[in-house]
Amino acid sequence: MVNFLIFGPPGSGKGTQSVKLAEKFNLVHLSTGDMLRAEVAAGTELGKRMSSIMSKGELVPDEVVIEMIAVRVDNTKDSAGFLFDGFPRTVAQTVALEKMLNKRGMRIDLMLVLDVDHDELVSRLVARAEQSGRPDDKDPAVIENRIDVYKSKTEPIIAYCRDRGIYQPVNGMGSIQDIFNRLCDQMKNYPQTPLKGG
Ligand code: B4P
Repeated sequence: MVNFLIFGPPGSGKGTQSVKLAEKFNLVHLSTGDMLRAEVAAGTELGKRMSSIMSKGELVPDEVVIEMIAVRVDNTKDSAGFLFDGFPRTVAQTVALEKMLNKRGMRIDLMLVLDVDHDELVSRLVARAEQSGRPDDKDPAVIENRIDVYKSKTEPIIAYCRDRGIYQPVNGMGSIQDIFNRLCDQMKNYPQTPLKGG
């Protein structure tokens, strides 16, 4: 069992890369953004409450995402490993994740941090808005707010993980394939990383 975090600002490519990495390394991909958008799309009570927070580019409350992740981890605990995408996003979520994993005899093995220039983040999200229709990509002020929220609330996790010796920065500029290759180079250093089919 090996557990990775994929980390970085909005638009850094976490979701894009996670789909490819989970397939290659046979990991369960858990994206809190996807889970929350599914709640909104299904019109659940939770989705209705979270939708206005997300459309402003703010973070939903810690306890909401911690509970969502705990349920998924318990439902798939016989898997070869997890790839956490967009979670944790606060130090409190990180502490909760560590506790949740430790209780089940697991830990966070590596935090992969995608480094991407500010202008590139904005241009990727503006481009995505045209196809995705995501309300949080449509308004440039909301994009800037998401980047500010990342800096103030999410980035402090880097120092926390660096102290634990699990922080690994990765250049997130360039083609999707080049970035994927850089991430794979880091992940395959883990002897217990399961490769699909063997
Ligand atoms: P997320 O769904 O996590 O989304 P994100 O940060 O916007 O995007 P990501 O980095 O995954 O970008 P992607 O690969 O898609 O969060 C959305 C919202 O949900 C948050 O703002 C928050 O409100 C809420 N939320 C989620 N998790 C939470 C938590 N734990 N706690 C509290 N709130 C939470 O890439 C973006 C675009 O760039 C795509 O169009 C892609 O095609 C393109 N792209 C990717 N790589 C590229 C490359 N190398 N070159 C060119 N384009 C590229």
